[in-house]
Amino acid sequence: MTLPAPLILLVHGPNLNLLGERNPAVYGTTTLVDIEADVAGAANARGATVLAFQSNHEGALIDFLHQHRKIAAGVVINAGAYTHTSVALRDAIEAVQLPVVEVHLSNTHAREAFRHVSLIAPVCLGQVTGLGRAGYGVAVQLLLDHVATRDGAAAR
Ligand code: CA2
Repeated sequence: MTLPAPLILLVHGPNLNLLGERNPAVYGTTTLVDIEADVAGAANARGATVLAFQSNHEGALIDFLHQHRKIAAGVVINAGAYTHTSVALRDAIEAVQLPVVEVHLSNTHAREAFRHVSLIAPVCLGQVTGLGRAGYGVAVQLLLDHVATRDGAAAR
């Protein structure tokens, strides 16, 4: 029997639609299109597929997670500023019961104090911060390693 390809949700929070247009000193010149191509390439190479979504609205991000919770194997998320503020997004991540890897382009720990706290980190598998565009590839590998290990253990 052939198993379906695992689906990774790639979620981008507020203002990340502007990546590459402004603030290159902090976020580089990479665009969301570049990141989505990187993530799709890394996932496809391991037999997984990707569904990407960006929103500037907290509820839309939560709805997207809810709507895809039963068909996804895991999530890579850069929640943008909601990382530091959103109890609702934290609760949604916990509720969907999917492995989630948190990504930040910049090193949030080297920036303003309010960026040092992630409300979502305690309900995520892990956090990749400060590696720029490359961090997304790392996150995909971590997520797929986790899924393979978990599914392998469940099958034994
Ligand atoms: O470093 C990251 O990836 C962040 O998640 C980016 C968020 C910030 O609030 C987090 O603390 C760290 C902000 C994304 C804003 O993106 C922009 C893109 C272009 C121009 C201005 C902002």
